[in-house]
Amino acid sequence: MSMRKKLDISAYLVVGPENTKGRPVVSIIKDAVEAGFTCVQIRSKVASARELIQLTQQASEAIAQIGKSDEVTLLVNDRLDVVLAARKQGIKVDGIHVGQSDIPVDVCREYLGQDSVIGLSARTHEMFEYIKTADVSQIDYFGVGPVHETMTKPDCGLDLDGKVVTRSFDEISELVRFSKIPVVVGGGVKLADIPPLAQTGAAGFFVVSAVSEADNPKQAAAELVNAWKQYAGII
Ligand code: 3NM
Repeated sequence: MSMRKKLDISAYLVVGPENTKGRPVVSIIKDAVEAGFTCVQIRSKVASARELIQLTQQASEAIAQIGKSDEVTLLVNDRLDVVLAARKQGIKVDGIHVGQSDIPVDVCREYLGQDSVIGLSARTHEMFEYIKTADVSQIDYFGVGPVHETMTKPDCGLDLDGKVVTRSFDEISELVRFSKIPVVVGGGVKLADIPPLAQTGAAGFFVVSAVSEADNPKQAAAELVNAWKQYAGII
């Protein structure tokens, strides 16, 4: 694990231009951070490297303007090149979130250094085994899911036989017990899922659409944060 001072993944926004109903990504990020979200991951499968660097810069500046650079963790999904290029330009970005098929975490660690945050999504078909046995020395947290099928990422939870596998709250509790590092849970998460999810022992929840596609993203974000605060720790 990294030597970074503190990582709060309790309320974790994943966001990119394909999921904001046409609104600027940075305005969704501002709303979420002002409402108390503690982690932001920029994730886009359509944006170019230049666009991703620009989004990272806008996000970083917005978080700084709100005065939360020391509390809120800013990550980029999958794109080590984008994180490195952003840092080269003086943009404060805390690290990367990758999947098991992306760039290996030890390579990310080598390039990003000990103080960076590196998150990893565990693959569906080997999630339990992997979380139990993985070398977590280079990983700060696991992402697991989905809780429900989701239009945001229709292929998430796809097992080797092509079926979508969702995780019950009992399974999530088990994964959390197996894991040596914090676990953040998402995929189809809505406000009603927060109370049972908070009681699994997970370190946090992640959402895309529950905030970035809401009519009022700031209000939706505040409701999620408040629900988590109310129920987390009651196991
Ligand atoms: N990863 P929404 S589900 C980015 O299960 C992502 O690994 C998932 O979007 C996983 O909150 C997902 O709109 C998208 O359902 C979640």
